[in-house]
Amino acid sequence: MTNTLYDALFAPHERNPAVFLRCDDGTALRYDAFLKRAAQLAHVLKNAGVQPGDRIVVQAPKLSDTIALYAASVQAGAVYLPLNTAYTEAELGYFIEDADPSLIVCDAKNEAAINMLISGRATPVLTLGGSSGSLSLAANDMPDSFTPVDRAPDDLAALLYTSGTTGRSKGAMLSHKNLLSNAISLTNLWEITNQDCLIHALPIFHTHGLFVAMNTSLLAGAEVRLHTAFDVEKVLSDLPSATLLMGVPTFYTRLLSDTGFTEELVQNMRLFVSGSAPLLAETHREFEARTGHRILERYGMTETNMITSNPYDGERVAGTVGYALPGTEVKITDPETGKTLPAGDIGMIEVRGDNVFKGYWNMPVKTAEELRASGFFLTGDLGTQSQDGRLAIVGRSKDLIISGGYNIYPKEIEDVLNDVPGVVESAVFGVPNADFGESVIAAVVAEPNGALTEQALKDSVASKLARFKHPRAFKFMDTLPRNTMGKVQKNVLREAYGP
Ligand code: MLC
Ligand code: AMP
Repeated sequence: MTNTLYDALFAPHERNPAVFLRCDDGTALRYDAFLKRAAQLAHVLKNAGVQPGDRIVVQAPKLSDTIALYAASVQAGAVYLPLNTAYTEAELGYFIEDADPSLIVCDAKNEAAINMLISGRATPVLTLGGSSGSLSLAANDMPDSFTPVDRAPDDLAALLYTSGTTGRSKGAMLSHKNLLSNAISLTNLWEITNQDCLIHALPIFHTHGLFVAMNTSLLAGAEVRLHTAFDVEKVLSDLPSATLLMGVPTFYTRLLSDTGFTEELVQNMRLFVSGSAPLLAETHREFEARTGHRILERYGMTETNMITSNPYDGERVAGTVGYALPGTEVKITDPETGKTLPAGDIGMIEVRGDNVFKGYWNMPVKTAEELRASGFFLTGDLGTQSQDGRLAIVGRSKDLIISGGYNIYPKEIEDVLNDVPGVVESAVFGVPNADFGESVIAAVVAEPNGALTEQALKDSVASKLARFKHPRAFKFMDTLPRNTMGKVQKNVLREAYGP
């Protein structure tokens, strides 16, 4: 009996007495106890009718039981589908419809709303959250061992939705092999061991917090300080006894804006990793000047897991994302012809390797557009490689805004705005923001003599989209700037409305 991910990440800890999770409330959960809890949860999944290959939708708070649920899902052979806790019911409805899960797990406080949302479906809803969650309560009475369901390397372990340029989210199918190969590469490269203690302040519904941070810790047997959210004070208080921090650039700029963040606090720290959005070279330099540490920047995507990393031993160059991970190939191609370009030229970043996903759920056409038959995936990021293979990202060919590490696709917001009565058209774009890297602005053309108000736009967006996607300003214009081909010139808008 084999289960690729379970055997590598979880099984080795069944009798490990070391602390795995230290939670905000002061509780510490040992690895062996965590595995017992995961087994109890796996029994509940099975009793709820979850079959191997079934999807489990999880929109839940960041609790030790939520992480144990991920382990339980792997063990039960299911496909784990985590969702941003900020998503609205409208957004949730789409994911449930598209993924057709056989179980939904949500925060106890959202149970009634979700039951209403899915009325007509037979899918059971279980809850996590404090002592009252129905999933947690049911698990308490279950046996604490569970025989893992057989899963081969190419079987799916997770389905992670990522927005698309068409406005429709796409489910990236990630196999056991995709996740494990990447965890092994990163753990080796960053020299993570059971002597490490990671400050985990990222959300656990994305690749960064769930796979990069959690899978590497599990593989190494490291301790994880589980912060429910990023809070500068809490990070400052854990830094002296931790060794690792993984974060988005906003973590680092916020730490630097706090005078309490000093070199003295980070004496025990071994590594600071940044990713999910560009780290300004200026932040890199300021961080080194303040702490003596050079942040290690790496690059990845939901579809590919991590692709490149600056070296652990070796030059970490600000403004670059380092070299392809072992077993991962990166090339730069001409976006028009697909031909490989020489070192130094700018083009599309393509990637191939065990880390690359198996395609988009139920979207064979989209998959064929972005994943070549040769196995190379078109990232939509533009970059250039030096002669020795060091990669620098210089832009994006996809219309995407990254705010505080969250991806926001303008098309999705434009679709909502264009549906508001009185709107002729809209263009959503990102402008530089000191805290979030980029923030969202909407340019709107209203019908002449219409009664369109900013409030109507805000209300519509609020009812349909997660708060982090909401435009932070609306600019009313007579017409949108267009080029001779009729394409909206977002660069002109960015220049006009940027800081
Ligand atoms: C929160 N808000 C945001 C936001 N996060 N707005 C824009 N962009 C964001 N990222 C809004 C809230 O809606 C709220 O709005 C206000 O900001 C404060 O909310 P908060 O919950 O207190 O936010 P805060 O704790 O400050 O969160 C900021 C953050 C968080 C940067 C810590 O966004 C975060 O943890 N980001 C990490 C995202 C991540 O893990 N990305 C990895 C993707 S994987 P208001 O106005 O109502 O107050 C990937 C692949 C790879 O990309 O390579 O890793
Ligand atoms: P997501 O779709 O949420 O997985 O986000 C992936 C995107 O984040 C990539 O395609 C890049 O555009 C961006 N990204 C991730 N890491 C970095 C980085 N270190 N520097 C610049 N952009 C990054």
